[in-house]
Formats: sequence, C-alpha cells, structure tokens
Amino acid sequence: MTWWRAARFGMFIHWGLYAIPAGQWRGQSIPGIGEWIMLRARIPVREYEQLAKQFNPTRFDADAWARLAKQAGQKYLTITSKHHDGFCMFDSKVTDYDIVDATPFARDPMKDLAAACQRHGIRLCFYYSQTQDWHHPNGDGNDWDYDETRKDFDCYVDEYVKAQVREILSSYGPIGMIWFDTPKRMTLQQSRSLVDLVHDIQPDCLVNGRIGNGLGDYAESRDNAIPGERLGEDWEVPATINDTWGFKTDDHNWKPVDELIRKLVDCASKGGNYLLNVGPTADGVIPEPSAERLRAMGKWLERNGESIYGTHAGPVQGLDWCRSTARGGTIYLHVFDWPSWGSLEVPLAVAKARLLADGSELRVTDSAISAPASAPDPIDTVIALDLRV
Ligand code: H79
Repeated sequence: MTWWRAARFGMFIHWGLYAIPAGQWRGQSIPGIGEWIMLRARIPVREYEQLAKQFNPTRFDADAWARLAKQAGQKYLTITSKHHDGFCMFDSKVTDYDIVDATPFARDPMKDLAAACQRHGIRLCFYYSQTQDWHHPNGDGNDWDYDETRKDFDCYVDEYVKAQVREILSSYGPIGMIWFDTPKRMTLQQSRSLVDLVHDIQPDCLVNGRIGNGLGDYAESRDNAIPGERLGEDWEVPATINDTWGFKTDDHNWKPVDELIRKLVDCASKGGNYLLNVGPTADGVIPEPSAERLRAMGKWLERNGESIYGTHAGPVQGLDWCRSTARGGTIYLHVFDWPSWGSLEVPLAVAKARLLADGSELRVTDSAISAPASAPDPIDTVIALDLRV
C-alpha cells in the first residue's frame, strides 16, 4: 500500500463503445451516466454490438493521456478494461467482443498505455466489471435480452471473469491495482477467489473494496461521495469532473478548478485518495474542459504538492474554513476561507509558520498566526506549521 498511500491523486478513465452514442440514442437524449446507455435505453445486445464496427479512435494518443496525468500531478491511472456493457477494451482470447477482434481500429490500446505509463512513471491500473455484464448471457444485469433466472452466474465468474482477470494481469507488465465494481450477487467465496487469483499472478497488485464482501486492500467510497470525516482505514473516492463517467455530448456541467482542488485537499485531509475521472471521446480525445482543469490542478500541486503527497490526515479536523494534512513533524494547514481580521486562530501549539508557496515566515503569537490582508492563494493557501515541543 506504500505507493498508493503516498499517491493521493489518480486519473480514472472511462472509455468504451458508449462514447459513440455519447448519451444519444435514436435521436433522444438518454438521461443518466453515459456508460449506462445500453441499460437505460434497453438496447438489445445484437444492436449495441454493431457499435463496435464504428469504433475507430484514430486520434488516440496513449502518450498524451499519460503526459496529462503526469502534468496533473496524478500518480496512477485506472482505465476501464471492461465496463458493465461487456465490451473488452483489451485483446481478450476468450471472446471476440473486444477492440482487436471487433473494431476497425483492430489494435490493443492498453499495450500503448502500459508503455506510456512506464515512460512517465505512472502506475497503470485496470477497472474490471466482475458482476454486471450486459452482453454475456450469464453476466448480471441484462434482463431485456436474457432471462435472469436462467443465468449460470457461477460459470460466468469461474470461466469468463477469471480468464480475463488472468489476461489483464499477464499481458501489460506490472499492474498497480484491479478496480472491481458493483459486487451485487458475488458470494464471499467468489470475492475471495478473485482476490487470491490477482495475488497469485501479481502479488503486489492491489484490489479495491468493491470486490465485495468486506474484502480488498482499501475501502472504496460511494461514487462522488467524499466522507464527512477522517476514517480509520485506507479509502479512495471515485469522482467525476462533470456528471458522467463515459463521454456524453450534452454534459457541460464541469466543476470549477477551485472546487476540484478543494475536493482533493479534503480527501487528503481525511486520509484518502481522489480518483478523478475523464471520459475520452470515441475518437480517443480527452475533452478539453477536463484537460484544462487537470493542468490547473497540476499547477497548484507544483507549488503545494508537499502538503498532499505522502501525507496523512492532519490534527485539525471538523472546521469549515480549513483542512489539515501532516507528514513527519510538519502540519500543513490548508486555508479555504481567509480571515479579514488579520489573524488565523489554530487549535495547536504553533512554534513556526511559513507560507508553503514562497517560504515566507508568518509571525506567531500565542498560537495565532498573523495573516496578510488578502489570501495569498484564494483557492487554498497552505501554511506549513512546526509545533512547540
Ligand atoms: O463506473 C462508474 C459507474 O458506471 C459505476 N461506478 C462508477 C465508477 C456504477 N455502477 N453502478 N452504479 C455506478 C450505481 C448505479 C446507479 C443506478 Fe442508475 C441508478 C443505476 C440505475 C439507477 C444512474 C442512473 C445510472 C443509471 C441511471
């Protein structure tokens, strides 16, 4: 868990056939998250499959994606190898329903991504939907093509899921983590056997909490739900920049950069990781509104990364105007709301205070820190504190 705890910030990528309809089906806007379009519009398997013949992401550039993660200050990248729609974005030998066999692209983008991540020092991780599979006759969730009561789910897990988990762990070098989702009907025995399989093939590969039944190396929060307070365990929150995971043409509800930075800080202050999603288009491009926000987060992290990476939850908790993180003897106070009255009152025995961004010292009297009239950084001014011993 060492690298994962130090990382604090990762890139999530939802990319699949659903990027082609991008939220529109037969001239209608389908509400909800983009990658759920097959279920929301009850699209028959035989019809949805046809999308593969159009999937040709000629503008896909693995190096650009890994570079963007690097610029954003993200340390790992988790990409959908197979989402609930069942389409495999990697070259699978146990099905033809994959990007190499079923699309005009006919290449395995995960190979390029693995190489690009290696070059840029980003850990590659795979999302894999182990329960829901709306394409496989025995997978969970599709009741419009198949009779749910006649499915052999055990067989789907034993013969299909396990074979594919083996493939994604054997073909792309070291994998940081397998990100399972929506365990639903997984039994304890099934969750356990998948964890064991992952560790058999790559002992250092982590498994997230959504393997189900209380297993996994860390807890996964609900989608977009940052816990209200620090937790006594390792945790991560998967989060969107707009409202969808998979690309949708009509979702323009982009969160502002200051909100995204504060969410990252909020996570770090509670001892958790922020896994922030991008949904590339069907041509293979990360939408510019996402890219520009990520670059701005990276700029902030260039100045303030010391207060995020490798830190744990700080001692000041439960105040609205600030957050805190800590490493070694140093406390990092993250000031969201700057005081108009010239002093910051901190419930700590402060000996020394300096602005992290430029190193300048701030005067300290009786644990009150003299504050410049206006916030040096209106998003989050970080002050590094040494305590009296
Ligand atoms: O991969 C992303 C989501 O597709 C996946 N998790 C993140 C990381 C996810 N799977 N299930 N869910 C999220 C929760 C599903 C919520 C639902 Fe709905 C409410 C399914 C049906 C009603 C939202 C609204 C999705 C479709 C309509």
